[in-house]
Amino acid sequence: MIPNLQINPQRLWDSLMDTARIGGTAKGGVSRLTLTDTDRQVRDWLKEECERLGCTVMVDEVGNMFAVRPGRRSDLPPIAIGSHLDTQPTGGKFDGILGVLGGLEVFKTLQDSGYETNAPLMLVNWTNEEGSRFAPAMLGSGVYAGVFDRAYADSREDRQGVTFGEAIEAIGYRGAAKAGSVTFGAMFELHIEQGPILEQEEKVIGVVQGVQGMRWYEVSVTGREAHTGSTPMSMRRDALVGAARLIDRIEGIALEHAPSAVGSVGLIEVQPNSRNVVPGHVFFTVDFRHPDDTVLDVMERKLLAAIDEMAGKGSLGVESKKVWESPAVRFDADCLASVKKSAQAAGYQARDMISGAGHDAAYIARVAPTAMIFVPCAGGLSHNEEESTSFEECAAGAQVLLGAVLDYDGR
Ligand code: HGY
Ligand code: MN
Ligand code: MN
Ligand code: MN
Repeated sequence: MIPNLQINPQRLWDSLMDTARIGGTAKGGVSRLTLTDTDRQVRDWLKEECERLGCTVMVDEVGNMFAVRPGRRSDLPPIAIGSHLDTQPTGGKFDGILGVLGGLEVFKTLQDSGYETNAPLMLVNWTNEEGSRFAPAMLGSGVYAGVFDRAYADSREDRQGVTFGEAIEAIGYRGAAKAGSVTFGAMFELHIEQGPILEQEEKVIGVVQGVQGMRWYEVSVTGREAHTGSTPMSMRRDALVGAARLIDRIEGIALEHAPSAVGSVGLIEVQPNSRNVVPGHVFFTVDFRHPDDTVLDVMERKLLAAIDEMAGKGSLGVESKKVWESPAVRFDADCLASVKKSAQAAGYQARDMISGAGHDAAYIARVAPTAMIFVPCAGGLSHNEEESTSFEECAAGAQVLLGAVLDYDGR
């Protein structure tokens, strides 16, 4: 039986609105790129909040933050609640932070009621989940799970040439704990769905069974800079036209494997980017995703074939490299059972689903039993300053998170 404790919806909502001001944008979104000063500010805020609750806060060598709330039995591994505080450059108020503040609300609710769990609880902020400033995504949880090592993380550069290692030192979050040394027994992550399914089906809770496969590539197209006025079309080696043809093909590959496949080019840089110079060089990124890794293999082969075909024509140089591959992952049956039971006990309509977006839980599932809880977001819109979800849906998510943790604790 799940203990009948109720989270405080207003306190949760107020914490979301208060923290949305850290990196808040004029359009009502949030820009809190990883390891920038706004990331530092929200990290400092979280650390103070957790210490005020009597938690011990540890930071590991890639900036992952762990706040521990003692339980009755210190010999039991903690139950973790984790997500991320960093955002996209034009992010929303809820992506990532809802999972961290939902966990904080669970801690506050337990504190208010004086309820002591069997196992300790641990609130986690994973570094660089977004992968926007430093690719790949989920870097902090990836180092924790042993997918990457610290040296790899430290070497990652943003588009201005600043390394992850320099950035983490600059904001003072190079922690003392070795990555992976702060252990826990299970992790629950609350997150907005970032897609349209729950809203369309008028369901409040998503019981997330796993995360789809994801692959990122970088492509460079090299032509020759020339005068746009005096260079005949027949003499041009226009890198941007070549890139445009590849980008069109990338969309085509995704459509050939729709509706489950998605393919995007989100970042493109043109050199010299001058209106009267034929572009000599273009750099762009590719993001392919699908629930089935064998389909991603086919999509990858088609991408490389298109690149080889363009390079074979001889007028443009084309190079590509795969920079990230995160295989499809399935979550833990016991954790999922606790989420389901909690949703039922709280009286919410739930549905099983797979996550289209990547999450730290995808990597943590490699080292501990893990499950996720989704709540709807308006129009399924995310990675957009208009991202929104309701007071009631945030409350529902945190309530189900509380119940899942207590159910898992009481197993
Ligand atoms: O890319 C993703 O799915 C996540 O938002 N980092
Ligand atoms: Mn997220
Ligand atoms: Mn995101
Ligand atoms: Mn001139």
